[in-house]
Amino acid sequence: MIENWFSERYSDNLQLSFRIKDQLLSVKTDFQRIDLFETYDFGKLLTIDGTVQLTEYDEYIYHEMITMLPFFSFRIKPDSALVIGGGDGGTASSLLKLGFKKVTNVEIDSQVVDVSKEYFPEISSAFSSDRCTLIIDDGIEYVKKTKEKYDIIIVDSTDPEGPAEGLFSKSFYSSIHKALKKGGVMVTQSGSPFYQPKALKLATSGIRSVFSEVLTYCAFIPTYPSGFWSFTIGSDLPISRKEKIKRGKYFNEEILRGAFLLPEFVRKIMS
Ligand code: AG3
Repeated sequence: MIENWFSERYSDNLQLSFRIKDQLLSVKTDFQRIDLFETYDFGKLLTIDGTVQLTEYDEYIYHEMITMLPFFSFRIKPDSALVIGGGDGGTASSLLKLGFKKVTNVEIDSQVVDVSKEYFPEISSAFSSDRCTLIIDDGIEYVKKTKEKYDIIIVDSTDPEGPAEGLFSKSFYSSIHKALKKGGVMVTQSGSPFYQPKALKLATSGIRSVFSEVLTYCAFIPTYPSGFWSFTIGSDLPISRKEKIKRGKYFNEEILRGAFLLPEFVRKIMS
């Protein structure tokens, strides 16, 4: 019997492979290549330029950790949020669940949105809410020119190669700073500390040049390189946890306290 596999290459000598039942889609857009697979163990799998973006069975970890953790770590109000990237809608949907009144999602590639709406109706549900505004535009340009001020800005990008490179730059973080309300918070995914130290370095040094508080935290995401993933927060105020916390499927009070505990090798990358 023929077996079909999708592999994400981490290096010439290492890859993670999913046995697949079927390939549902493969499109080349103006920005990137999008592929969609039906896997055996993780449900549907969405990849961009050969890198895993989300699977049905573990997406909740990433989406809870990029939204709930910063939200409950600071006293920001659930008023207005901006998501840069995140065209699958998972981040926006999670913000709506937290009660945000207004979520603006700026995604550069409309085809990521279309694919998610068709194949991940639950994850992309934000896009059919009147509390969410979807804008197809370059996120860098958008934050540069927006006159709006946000309580939280979330950068839900691909790796810092190709279209997302500019989303790890100092000038982008400084535009974000200007688009935040006083005491507002930004967060970005900052890669696998083990396999992508460059992503973490870029994020932490760039954010440090603009914000007085830079906080990296980690989560276990089985389908991303090494399974050990990082996120980095920028703010001008120190952490001040909310008293009442909601639980997710991954996120809870223990995770809120423990996620900021970093192994020594991670601290070294950041310093
Ligand atoms: N965006 C971050 C995915 C980065 C994964 N990198 C990799 N597999 N090499 C996730 C999009 C979910 N909204």
